[in-house]
Amino acid sequence: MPQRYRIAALPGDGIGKEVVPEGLRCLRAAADAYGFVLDVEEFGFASAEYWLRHGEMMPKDWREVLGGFDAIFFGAVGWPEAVPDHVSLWGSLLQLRRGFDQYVNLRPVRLLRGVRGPLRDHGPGDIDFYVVRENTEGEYSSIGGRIFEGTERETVLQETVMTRTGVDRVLRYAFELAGSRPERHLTWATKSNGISISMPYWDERAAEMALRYPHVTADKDHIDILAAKFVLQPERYDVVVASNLFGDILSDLGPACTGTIGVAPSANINPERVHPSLFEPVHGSAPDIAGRGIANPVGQIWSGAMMLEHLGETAAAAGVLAAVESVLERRPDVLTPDLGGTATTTALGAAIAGHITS
Ligand code: GGG
Repeated sequence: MPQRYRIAALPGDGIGKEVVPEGLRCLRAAADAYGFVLDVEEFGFASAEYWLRHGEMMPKDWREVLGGFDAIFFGAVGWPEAVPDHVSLWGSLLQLRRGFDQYVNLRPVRLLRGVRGPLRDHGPGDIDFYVVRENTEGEYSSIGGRIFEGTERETVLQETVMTRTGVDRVLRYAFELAGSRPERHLTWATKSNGISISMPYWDERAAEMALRYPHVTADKDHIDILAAKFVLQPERYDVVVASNLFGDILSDLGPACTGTIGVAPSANINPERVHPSLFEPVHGSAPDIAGRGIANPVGQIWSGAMMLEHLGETAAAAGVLAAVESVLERRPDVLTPDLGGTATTTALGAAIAGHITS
């Protein structure tokens, strides 16, 4: 009997609705080629449309609805014309990450074959690192408030939360990952010179964790110079671990240095596998290009490959990524505008699906 996996697909908003079908097309091609079955169920919640109908982003029983799936395949969220961005994000993606304790957000940054980076003469293989983003606490906290609203004394406060458990577990994951890679190098992002309570704590925990991984060389960079070095010397990085906000910024900047954020994937992982993990492109819903059929589906397709890897379908995951690189390299006729072409989302997705073989 072939192995079966239950997948919940949540396209969400904007270009999420355009790239998820291409991701699913490639996942189905991989299932056919590698001999497993995907039972995909699609849901319309975590979207502005759902919010407009129900006054909330997700049904109250979303944990029960999604909890039994093997993985969640997510598109993008955000439609500011209809729902303020903080309402849509906090009502959907951030609930999912926290509710399913997906405390690692793993975001590969790689210069793919066939993509021209905007920087210098970097070739494929020159840029190949991971951003490990803390995903359930940090600067993304809803603790705070406004007082004296509408007066001269208007005051707004929002706290950063760092717990020892929360910090240590993401650092441990990042050190383990670095230890499994040939370079065995880890950089932690900080800003402990300016943010004088939480970031020195982050540094202390990272330095202590480093003692447990003597085979990993570890250093730290302040986030400002780290951003500059991403642009100037991206080849020097191997594993970069960062707090929630810094990780979010770095994992847009990293892929931008490899040509386009449209190719960037991510995995929101519950490493203990008590809950389903969630796979989504790094990019958002891109209202500026939504509906035009020109969004790059590679970030979604590569996220699908990460999902297959997580499910244990390692060969299929590699097959999907090989098809992506092969098409990017050999089929300029199906490249989307962000990659210098004029083709559509569907044309690129179909070409990649057609190249997936075992
Ligand atoms: N596919 C990712 C997505 O929809 N991102 C929207 C967004 O604003 N995300 C912020 C975050 O990842 O924290």
